Amino acid sequence: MAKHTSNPSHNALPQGSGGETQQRGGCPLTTNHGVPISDNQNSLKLGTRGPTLLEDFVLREKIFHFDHERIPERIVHARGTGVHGYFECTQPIPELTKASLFQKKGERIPVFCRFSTVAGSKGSKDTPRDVRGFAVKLYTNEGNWDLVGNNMPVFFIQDAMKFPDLIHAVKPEADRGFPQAASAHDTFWDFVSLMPESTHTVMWLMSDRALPRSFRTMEGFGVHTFILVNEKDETHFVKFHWKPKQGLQSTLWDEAVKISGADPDYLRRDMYEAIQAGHFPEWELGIQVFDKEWADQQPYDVLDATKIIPEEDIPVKVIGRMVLDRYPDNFFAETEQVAFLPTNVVPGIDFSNDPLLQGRLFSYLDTQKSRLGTTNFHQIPVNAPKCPMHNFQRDGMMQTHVFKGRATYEPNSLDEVGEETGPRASEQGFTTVARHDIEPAEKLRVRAEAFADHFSQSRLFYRSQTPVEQAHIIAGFVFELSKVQLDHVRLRMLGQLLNVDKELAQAVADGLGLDLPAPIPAAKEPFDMPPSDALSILKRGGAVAGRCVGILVSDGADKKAVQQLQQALDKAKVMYKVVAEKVGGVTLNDGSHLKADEKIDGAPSVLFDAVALILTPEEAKRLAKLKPVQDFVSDAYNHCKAIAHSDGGLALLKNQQLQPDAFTVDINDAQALVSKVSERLWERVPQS
Ligand code: HDD
Repeated sequence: MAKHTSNPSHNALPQGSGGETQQRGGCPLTTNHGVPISDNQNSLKLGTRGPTLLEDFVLREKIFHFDHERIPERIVHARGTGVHGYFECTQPIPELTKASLFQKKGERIPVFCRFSTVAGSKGSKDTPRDVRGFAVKLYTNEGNWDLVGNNMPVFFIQDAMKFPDLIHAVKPEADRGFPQAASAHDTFWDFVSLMPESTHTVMWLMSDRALPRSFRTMEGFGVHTFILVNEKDETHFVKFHWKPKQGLQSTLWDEAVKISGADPDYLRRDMYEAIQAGHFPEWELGIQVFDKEWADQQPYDVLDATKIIPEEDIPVKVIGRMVLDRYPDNFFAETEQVAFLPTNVVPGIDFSNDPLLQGRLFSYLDTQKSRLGTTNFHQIPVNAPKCPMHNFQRDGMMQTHVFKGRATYEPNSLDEVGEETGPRASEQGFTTVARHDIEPAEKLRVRAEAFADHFSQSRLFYRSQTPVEQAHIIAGFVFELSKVQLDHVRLRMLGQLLNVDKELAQAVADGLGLDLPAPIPAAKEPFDMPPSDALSILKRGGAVAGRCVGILVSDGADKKAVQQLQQALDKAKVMYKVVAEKVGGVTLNDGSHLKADEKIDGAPSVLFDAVALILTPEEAKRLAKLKPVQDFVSDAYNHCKAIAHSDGGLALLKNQQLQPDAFTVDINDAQALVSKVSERLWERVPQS
C-alpha cells in the first residue's frame, strides 16, 4: 500500500490561483484548481506494483501542463536576455515632440529591455558572429513605446519584401539543418552577394561590432528614420541612438569561439552578474534631428535603412538616459513572453515612409499571435501598459479581464438609464500627423532611384576603422568565405568587395588564395565620404568600471598581493573571480584559506578582460605543465590583455615563451592593471 500522508490544513489555502504567484514556503501544494495535494512523489496505482489509474487527476494535470510548457520560439531573435530598468528625461524637447516622456527633466518611467542574437535558436550560444537585437519597451503614461532596434545602425535589406528571403538564407540550411547560429555558409553568402544593398550591413557584420564583449558595451540604434511631432503638429525627422556609458568593447574572433565552448551563456551571465553586483549598465538616449530640406540635399535617402547619417553631419543630441537595474524574476513570464511591436508609438512619435519600417509594422503584431497564441498577449504583465487602458475589445483566448456592464460598443446611450457607457476617443489621443511632402502618386511596385548607391557608405565604414579593426574585417571575410563551398559565390562576393575598397578585396582574395575577379558593375558609382570616427570602436574605447578580472592563484600565493589587488579592483568597481587548480581554493602564504570561484579549466582567460597571476615560483613550475594553465596564460597574452604577475606568474609567462611588455605589470602595481582593464595591447600580435 502507498504510504498516506495527512492533508495540510484547508485554512492555509491561498486565495484562488489567478493572481497567486508568490510560492510561499510551507503553503499547501494544490492542483491548478486549488485542490490540496497530499503526495507529490507517487502516482495512483492499483496495488503497490500495479498499473497507474486513469483517474489520477493529480498526475495527469501535472504531466499535461508540463507537456505544453514550451511555446514557439521567435522566428528571429530567439535567443535573448531581458532586464528591467528606467528611462529618465535629462533634456526635455517639447519644441520637437509632445511625447510625454520627453517633457519634464528628471521624470522617470519604467522600461524593459531585451538583448538578443538574430539567427540562432533559443538554445544556441551567445557569442556567434551576428547582429544583436536591442529592443526597449518604454512604459510611458500615454502607452507603451517600443523602440525595436539593433546594435548596428543599418540593415541588410531596403524593403520588407526581402525579409523572409534574408532570414531563410541565414538560418540553418533547409535540407541539412545546419549550421546553427552562423552566417558562415553557402546560402547566406549566396543571398548577400546577389543583393548589393546588403554590402554595408555585411561590412558591419564582419567587423568587431558583431562580436560584442558584453551587451553592456554595445550601442543601440533605432535604425529607421522616425518622425517627431510637437503640439503644433510640426514635424522633424529623427534617428534614435543608445550610447553606452560603459563605452564600446568587442572580443576577438578567437576569443568568441573559445567563449562559446567555455560559457555559451556568456553574455546573459555577464548581464546577470553585473546587475547582481550593482554595476547597473547605463545608456544615453540621443537623437539626430533633421528636416526635409536637409534630407533632400543628401546623396542618400534618409528612408533607406541601409544608410547612416554620419554623426559628423548631424551630431547626436543627448536627451535622456536608461539604467537597467533589475533582472527579471521569471525568465519565461517576462523575457520569453515580452512582445515588442514597432507599431507601439505614442502621441508625438510617428512613422516615416521607410519601406522596411512599413513592413515591420505588420509583421510584429502578426507574429505575437502565433508565438503567444492569443490576441490578448497585451494582458501578459510584461506587455501590459502601466497607464490606464480601456476599449471595447472583448473576449478572445486567455481573456483575463472580467469586464463589467454591457457597454461593448460605441456609440451607446446607456448612460441615460444610469449604466456605464465606457471610454470615448479624445482629441488628445494619437493622431497620425498630416504629411504634406507626399505627392499624389501612382501605385508602383518599385525601388526608389535614391536607394541605388550601395557602396559609398560601405567604403565609409571600412575607411573609418583603425588598421587593427580593418584587419579584423578582412579576417572575418576570409573566415566566412572559407566556409562557403560554392566557388562562384566566393568570387561574386569578391566582385562586390571591389566596389567597396580595392585593398580590402585584394586582402580577402589573398586570404582565400584566390585571384580577384572582375568587379561587379555597381548600380550607382560609389563616391568617397569623409571618414567618421564614430564608426570605430577603438577610436572611442571603453570604461573600466563593470569589467571582470580573473585572478589565478596557487598555494603559497602572497596574501598581501591578493588583498591589494582585490581592494584596487573594488575601488575601481571592477569585478573579479578567483581561479585555482581546484575549486576548494588555496592556502595563502600566511596559512589562511582563499576559496576559489572557479576551477581553472572552467574559467579560461577568455572569460575575463584582464588577468592576474599570483603564484609561487615552485607552484608555477608545477602548474605550467597543466594545459588549462598554459591556455589561461597564452590566450590572455595573445588576446592582447593586461596581465599582472607575481614572480611565479612571470615564470609562467616565460615558460610559454611570452615576452614581458607594457601590458605585463608587476602584481604590486595593482593600479597599472586597473588602468589597462578595458584596453588591449594590439602590437602584441600581428593583426593580419
Ligand atoms: Fe525584426 C524580432 C529588430 C527588421 C520581423 N526584430 C525582432 C527583435 C529585434 C528586431 C530587436 C527582437 C525583439 C525581442 O527581443 O523580442 N528587425 C529589427 C530591426 C530591423 C528588423 C532593427 C530592421 C531595421 N524584423 C525586420 C523586418 C521584419 C521583422 C523587415 C519583417 C518584415 N522581427 C520580426 C519578427 C520578430 C522580430 C518576425 C520575431 C519575434 C518578434 O518579432 O517579436 O516579427
